[in-house]
Amino acid sequence: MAYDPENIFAKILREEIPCDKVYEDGTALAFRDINPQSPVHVLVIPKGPYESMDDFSENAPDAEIAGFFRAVGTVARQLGVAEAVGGDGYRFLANTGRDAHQEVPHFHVHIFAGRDLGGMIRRA
Ligand code: DGP
Repeated sequence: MAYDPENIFAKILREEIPCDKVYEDGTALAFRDINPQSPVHVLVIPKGPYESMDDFSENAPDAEIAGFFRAVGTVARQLGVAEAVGGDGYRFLANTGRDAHQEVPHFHVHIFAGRDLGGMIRRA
């Protein structure tokens, strides 16, 4: 499937629609989720056009992959949720494809924090 440049996160990257930005560097942008599932719920996206974790891990250059995952850690520390900076920890995940209910076809990592996040996965 080809990357859809009209997806909502592509529009956020082009600043066609606003976001509540928490971090930006040359590789990644992080902003608060519009429908938060925890007191802290931030999305981190690469600036490049990758539709999923699958696409990103296969096709992004190594420097972009390294830069992106460093950005995820940086965001968690900047938010104060990483234990390294005195926080209580966080969960990050990337829904990938249909069974994972990926809604937006631009690769993104969710960072959840600010409460006990419970077990790893809920039974259907
Ligand atoms: P996923 O199921 O992993 O594709 O989750 C997509 C997330 O994106 C979902 O938690 C809601 C969020 N989202 C959708 N549209 C917008 C938007 O326009 N702005 C922001 N900040 N978040 C959005």
